Amino acid sequence: MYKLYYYPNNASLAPHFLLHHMNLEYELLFVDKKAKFQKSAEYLKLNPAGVIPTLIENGQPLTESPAICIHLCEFHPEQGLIPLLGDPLRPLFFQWLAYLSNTLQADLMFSNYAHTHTNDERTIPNIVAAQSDRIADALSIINDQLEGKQYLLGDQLTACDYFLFMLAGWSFHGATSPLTFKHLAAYLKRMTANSTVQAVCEIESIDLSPFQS
Ligand SMILES: N[C@@H](CCC(=O)N[C@@H](CS)C(=O)NCC(=O)O)C(=O)O
Repeated sequence: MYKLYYYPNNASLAPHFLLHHMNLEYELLFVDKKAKFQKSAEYLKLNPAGVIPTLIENGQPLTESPAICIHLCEFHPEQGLIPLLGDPLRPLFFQWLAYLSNTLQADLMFSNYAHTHTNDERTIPNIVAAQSDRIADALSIINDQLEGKQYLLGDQLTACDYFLFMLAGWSFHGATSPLTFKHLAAYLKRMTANSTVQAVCEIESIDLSPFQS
């Protein structure tokens, strides 16, 4: 039985998709952000950075959303959400998950939480504007990768797709909608038909209609 500390539509969403897709037994533990539970002594013992998500497996906490995704994929390789060792797509899986998490995710976090990245609030609009350009560049690179493909790596759905879907959802807040990009827009619409995306978004009350227009 896994336990996932989560908050709706936070970085816990990709691990949540994976737990659901793999039909694993899991319990969701809501992190009360209003009460700043993520900064409480109790939570900091599990996740010293005080951020969401944390996965608990046999009493052991695991943090960092991409690490949780890789671990779940590797521990349950029969689920097919990661190309197996020796498959030429496997290194590309790592490449894209790294790109998503250390470029697009990082840029989205800078933009969406700009006030935590400056000590002069007058500079917030500059941070948001600069980040918007970087986010649009990343979405454009992802759009190019999706040309002629069903999923990010080709014909096989992988954890990268669930990770990308999470980030694409966050990018609707920015200046450039992900739907501006033809292949990405078609892909996101396709992903909304995925039964795990539908079920988990229902549990987390995430509106799928922006992805479908
Ligand atoms: N690198 C971390 C980032 C996690 C993160 O920043 N989570 C945000 C929500 S999306 C959070 O917990 N924010 C609350 C806070 O910083 O107090 C990961 O990928 O797990």
